[in-house]
Amino acid sequence: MLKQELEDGQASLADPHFRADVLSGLEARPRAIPARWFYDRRGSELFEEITRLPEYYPTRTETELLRQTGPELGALAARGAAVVEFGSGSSVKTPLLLRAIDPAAYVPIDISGDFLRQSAAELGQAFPGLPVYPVEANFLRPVPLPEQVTGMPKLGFFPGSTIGNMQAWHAVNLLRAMREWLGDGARLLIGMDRVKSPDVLVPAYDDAQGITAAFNLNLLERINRELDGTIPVEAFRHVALWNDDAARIEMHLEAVRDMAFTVEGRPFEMAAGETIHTENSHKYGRNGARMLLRAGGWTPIREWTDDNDWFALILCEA
Ligand code: AVI
Repeated sequence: MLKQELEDGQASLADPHFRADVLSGLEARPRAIPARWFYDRRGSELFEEITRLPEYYPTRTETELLRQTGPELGALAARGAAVVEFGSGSSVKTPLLLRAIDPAAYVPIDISGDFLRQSAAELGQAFPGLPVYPVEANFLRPVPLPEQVTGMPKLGFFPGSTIGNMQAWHAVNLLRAMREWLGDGARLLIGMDRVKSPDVLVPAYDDAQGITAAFNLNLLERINRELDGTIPVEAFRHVALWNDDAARIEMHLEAVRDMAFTVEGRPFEMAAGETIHTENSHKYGRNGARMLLRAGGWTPIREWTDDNDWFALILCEA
């Protein structure tokens, strides 16, 4: 069964992990569903829109940082390196990095085969001489790298502050796993979003056009579509708040009235004001970022930030 057919609603075979996470998340107190389920086809489109919003500074800022640091990065990267990107690659950021360091090979790793093949094909066209070896895998589990890059020095690339969507213990485990896959002598270029005023952070996750709200609410639409749900989506509102103790933006879906619904026939009730926690986006100060990276087995050797110190690109060595 093609994943796309499922996303188009032409088939009803739900991902068992999605089903398990939704049912246990709705039963839990507080209710919570992992953020990775945002990204069906519609969710991925909405995320692309988010990255272009005036309030959502991370993508813009990181892209500009990559543009500015390109020449210096080129000088710091090992000759003949293989770039291993965790995620299928962005059509703007990845070419900036590849142009800067002129690698011997490019290995994008992503769980979504469709996105992976599409971006690998686009990059292949833009960089005709560059061998591209896509790996369809969940990089949260051990990933065997293609044998063609064995022996090449590795530069891991983990942009977008995706690390911020993980709890610290999980982030450390992932960094350690990356260190193991990439091997001794490897380097890692990672994007991390900084702690800053909630006056900047909250609008970035609650924009005036309501795109982030639609992104959050699409999770409920997805549950209705794929898990035969009867959730009254219009009776929920998007909430984004800054949790200062945990140094993170949290996204929730709040019930605006009492309600009852079913998911795969299982009954649920929510009272007005109750919430489902859908995402954490952790932000790191300079020292916190360094501590996290060191705990994950990486030594920061160079750091670039924008003039506002809103976002950091950090180069580390194993
Ligand atoms: C993918 N991730 C880094 C985004 C973030 O900023 O945490 C996801 C996002 N959620 C709402 N807006 C963007």
